Amino acid sequence: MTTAFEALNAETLPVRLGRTTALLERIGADTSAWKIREVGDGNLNLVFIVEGTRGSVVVKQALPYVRLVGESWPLPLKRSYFEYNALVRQEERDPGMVPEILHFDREQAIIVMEFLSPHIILRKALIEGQQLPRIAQDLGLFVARTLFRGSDLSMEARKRKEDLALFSDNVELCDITENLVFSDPYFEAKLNRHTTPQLDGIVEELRADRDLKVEAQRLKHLFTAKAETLLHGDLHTGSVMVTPGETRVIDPEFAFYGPMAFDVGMLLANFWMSYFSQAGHETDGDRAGMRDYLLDVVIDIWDVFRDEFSRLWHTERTGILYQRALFEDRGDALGSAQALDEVLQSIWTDMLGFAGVEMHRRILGLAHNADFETIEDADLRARCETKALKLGRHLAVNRRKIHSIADINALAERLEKEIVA
Ligand code: SR1
Ligand code: MG
Repeated sequence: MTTAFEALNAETLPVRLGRTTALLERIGADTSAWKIREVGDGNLNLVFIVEGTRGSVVVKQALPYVRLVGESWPLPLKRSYFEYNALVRQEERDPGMVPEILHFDREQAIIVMEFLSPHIILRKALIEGQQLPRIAQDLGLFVARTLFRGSDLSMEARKRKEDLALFSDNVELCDITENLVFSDPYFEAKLNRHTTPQLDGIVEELRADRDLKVEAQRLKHLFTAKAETLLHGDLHTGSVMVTPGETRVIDPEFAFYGPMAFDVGMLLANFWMSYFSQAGHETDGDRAGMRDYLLDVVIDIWDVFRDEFSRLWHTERTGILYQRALFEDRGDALGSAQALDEVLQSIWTDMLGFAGVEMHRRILGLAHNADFETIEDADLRARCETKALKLGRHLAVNRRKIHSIADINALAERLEKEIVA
């Protein structure tokens, strides 16, 4: 029997989930003692923290529309099913890096999961100026392991094709990315906004920039057509929870089969944006050390990603691509190394492009980020955003000519020094 979807609230939650064994076992069966807070501050869903006598859990429920915009923008509940399936696969591919799932209700689009405490959202920590020692290592490994192990480099062909089919139905969430990331920033789309009038000039320039628009569409083409691996699909610093000793990745509802470079590019873009936003958060002291830290994180994430991807290439290449039978098994280790170099080079080039457009869409599109949004002084905010827009343009348009993160970081430092007034 199907039950009609009904959004949870703090009053109905104990009645509706009060017989869910996994939940009762985790937090205690006395539902009258449960303390419930709705804490969702994302763009799409309801999120409750439910605290019982023995512990706490998070209850996440999809809404049939985009929370940020309202009921005028319907969005299917099935995204919860994709999120659940992605979490299961990510746990297999990089154990301990996603929250433990306690219960899933497909009809009601509810996922009950471990309450991560004292973790906070990475974006918030970076805005506060916190230097987390583990994130580069943990996130570099996470992207390498999930991207490699979800692909034809590793998976059994039938299993991978089944997963490709399963996630191919996440059409509406892909549609959000296809519009919001690759197209809307580059014309006067209805829901766009930017810091005005300060950014009007550069926004006009970018929208008239033919090379940039063509490159954004090439990247969109990659996003729609290069079904290489199971992506997280929305891997920004708001999708990571941290303590100094632990890193967890959350919210993979945008998961689908796409280009390997997408998750890496989106992730690095968010660190570069954090870098440029630091000048807007210097009320409690200079952030020069934080800026150096953020540039180091970008270098380290890429290095860890490349090294772990290479290790998996040599030790877990059991899929249908670049079979060992063609290379190592007949003594051609050099051939395997050449192929790996080419695969990594292609990820590198595309990753830079995805990073560039991600930086643009967070400043010109609908979904902005708190790094810039919490800078109250609009002139100061616009200066920070201008630097990110310029770096984003360079990454997107010149991605084939860029050879190292060090070169990009050097440009970021130049922009940081030059755009002061
Ligand atoms: C309408 S949804 C806007 C954004 O929120 C999500 O976190 C994704 O980043 C999406 O692009
Ligand atoms: Mg999200």
